[in-house]
Amino acid sequence: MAEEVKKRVFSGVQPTGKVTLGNYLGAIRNWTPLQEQYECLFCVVDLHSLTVTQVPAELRKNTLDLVALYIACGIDPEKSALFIQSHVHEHSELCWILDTVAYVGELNRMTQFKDKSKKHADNINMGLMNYPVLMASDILLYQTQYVPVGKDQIQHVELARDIAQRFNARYSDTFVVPECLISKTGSSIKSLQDPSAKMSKSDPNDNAIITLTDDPDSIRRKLRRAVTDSDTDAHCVRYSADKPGVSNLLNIYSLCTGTSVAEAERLFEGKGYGQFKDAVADAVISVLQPIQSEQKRLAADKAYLESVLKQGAERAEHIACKTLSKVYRKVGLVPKSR
Ligand code: ATP
Ligand code: LTN
Repeated sequence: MAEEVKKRVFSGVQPTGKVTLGNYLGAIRNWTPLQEQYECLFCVVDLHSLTVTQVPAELRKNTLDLVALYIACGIDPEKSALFIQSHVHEHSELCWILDTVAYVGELNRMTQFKDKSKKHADNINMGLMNYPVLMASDILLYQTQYVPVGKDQIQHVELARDIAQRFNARYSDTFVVPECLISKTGSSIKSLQDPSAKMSKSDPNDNAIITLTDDPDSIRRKLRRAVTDSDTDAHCVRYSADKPGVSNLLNIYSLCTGTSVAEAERLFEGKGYGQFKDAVADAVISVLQPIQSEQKRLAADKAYLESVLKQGAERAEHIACKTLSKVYRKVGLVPKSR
């Protein structure tokens, strides 16, 4: 019997700063179960992170720490290709071709570009604007079917779909048109200080985010300080639009314990915010502690990480190289004789 061809999954996180609980619950954690069903590629997208100013030595460290974190979170390098974006040069090469298919107007409209241009007004570089085309290249290079990401990335995946469809229409069928995989519950974890904004790695306010390297005391302190609500219904632990802070904490509690939000509401009925926040802290700490110790152990084992990355890049390259030659041929570039 012919072996069934598995559909492909691709996703990535930038090695910018410290990975947050939002990145974990919204993205990385949802990747692990996919490994059983799909052919997965998980990438540390270091080229993307150059779109904002980086300290080179920190970028190198963050990149390797993130590789260790992927594994500590359950990415199995034997099942999935785990690699660093810059190790597979086809990403940048496909990006150039797709640049000739993407329109300036559509890149100008991207929410993340507009946000980051405001945040980094002194460095609105071409890479920042081109970021979504590089992301489209990451995805299309592997003929990816599914892209598991948080809600904030839907617009970028839609652009990748548009670019794929436009290229296919212009040059004949070449790319698989990818789809987003959005987790129902963790897709948007909010800032602890401003529950109308997402929890983001690059938030300068350390109290707004829980990072995967925070120690238990910091986690507890940040959760105790988390903004709750000053409505008439104060001190009632309830999930509702007019209680965005409490709702965010309920969501985090539910994701970390496996208890449904409704069950959690019952559990904390008649209890104060203090007690509730401590329970959320306990739940977060018990999820993060085993990941943290495993991440530390792996990050210290440089030889192991190198072997994983070498194997991951080779697997990725094998697919990337096929797609890129197909694309070069379709657009009319003369192949180099071997
Ligand atoms: P930055 O602040 O540097 O832009 P980020 O925290 O937004 O970083 P990314 O590297 O851009 O993180 O995102 C990695 C993945 O995590 C993406 O799939 C993204 O959708 C997801 N993600 C990021 N923040 C959250 C959040 N608060 N809730 C759920 N998912 C999130
Ligand atoms: N832009 C993404 C990171 C990213 C990505 C990708 C995610 C770069 N390339 C390809 C999925 C697929 C973000 O999370 N900010």
